[in-house]
Amino acid sequence: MSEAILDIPLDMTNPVEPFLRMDRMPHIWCPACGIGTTVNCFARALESSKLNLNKVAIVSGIGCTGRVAGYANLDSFHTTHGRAIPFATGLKLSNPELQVVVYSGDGDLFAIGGNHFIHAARRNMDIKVICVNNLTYAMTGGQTGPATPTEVISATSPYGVFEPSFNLVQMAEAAGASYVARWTTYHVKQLARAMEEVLHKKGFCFIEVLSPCPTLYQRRNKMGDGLDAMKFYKQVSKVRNGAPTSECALTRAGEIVVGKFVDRDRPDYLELLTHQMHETLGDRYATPEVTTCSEG
Ligand SMILES: Cc1ncc(C[n+]2csc(CCOP(=O)(O)OP(=O)(O)O)c2C)c(N)n1
Ligand code: SF4
Ligand SMILES: [Mg+2]
Repeated sequence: MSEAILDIPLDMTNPVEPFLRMDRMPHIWCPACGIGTTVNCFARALESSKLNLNKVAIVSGIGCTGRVAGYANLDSFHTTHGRAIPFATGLKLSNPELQVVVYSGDGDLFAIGGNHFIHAARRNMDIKVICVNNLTYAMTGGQTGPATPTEVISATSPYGVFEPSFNLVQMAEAAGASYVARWTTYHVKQLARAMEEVLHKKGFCFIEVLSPCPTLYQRRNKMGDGLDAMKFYKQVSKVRNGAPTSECALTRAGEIVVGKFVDRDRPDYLELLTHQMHETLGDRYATPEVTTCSEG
């Protein structure tokens, strides 16, 4: 053993620990699941953002990814299936000072929650949506979901998916999102940077993170383990910042276009609402009272 290793102090803690509820460990995720990697990136983004963490809230829906809110050392809300975005919308409107992050899975956000997603993007609601896309409904057994590519074998498509899937980044752009990016759990630096960027960006922001589910997706599709997933991402990903989102559809084994695709500014919902109310009611309009979270 080298002396350098022996020099590491025994009481050294992992730098992401302050961002996690360590009393809730061990977490429920399987070995080599990608969700933990995204959480690590998020913790690093929170740290580098220098935001007051008493003013950051995280909202999840249901699913393996939905567990993230429970582990984050923030004001956390684990809401019902598909309802993270409307919950986050209410939170933001009642306390505009909060930075509200929605952290959920592809099934939660785009099947039962799909309607909420497109309307929050249309309104340019000032919330940040991070979607961990493992291309399946993992928690319930690996069924076909709206983001599962054709030809994939799933619990409900034993002969291969034949229905077309959503291109999530294209949908986000078309619905009006201010910021749209896609990375994989192989691109940890870019992902942490994108997360930090959206924490400082106004409007509806969307980050899709392709993340392996070795237990239910990889295994059924003979795609190996977590390490094989990283090799696959490395091999097939192509960074194309600014690429038209219409060219970013995913297939079972084809190219994965990653990068920042959209970064634009337009008034958000609260700005438009406040403007109209001031125009119409003048001094009679009382802006929402800001409730400050207690310290600690
Ligand atoms: C109203 C309702 N319908 C269905 C379910 C069952 N359910 C729980 S998690 C889940 C799938 C979640 O998939 P995804 O959002 O992709 O998360 P993952 O587990 O893949 O991270 C489903 C269908 C539920 N809890 N509530
Ligand atoms: S079932 Fe899949 S997504 Fe869920 S914790 Fe296990 S590996 Fe992760
Ligand atoms: Mg999923």
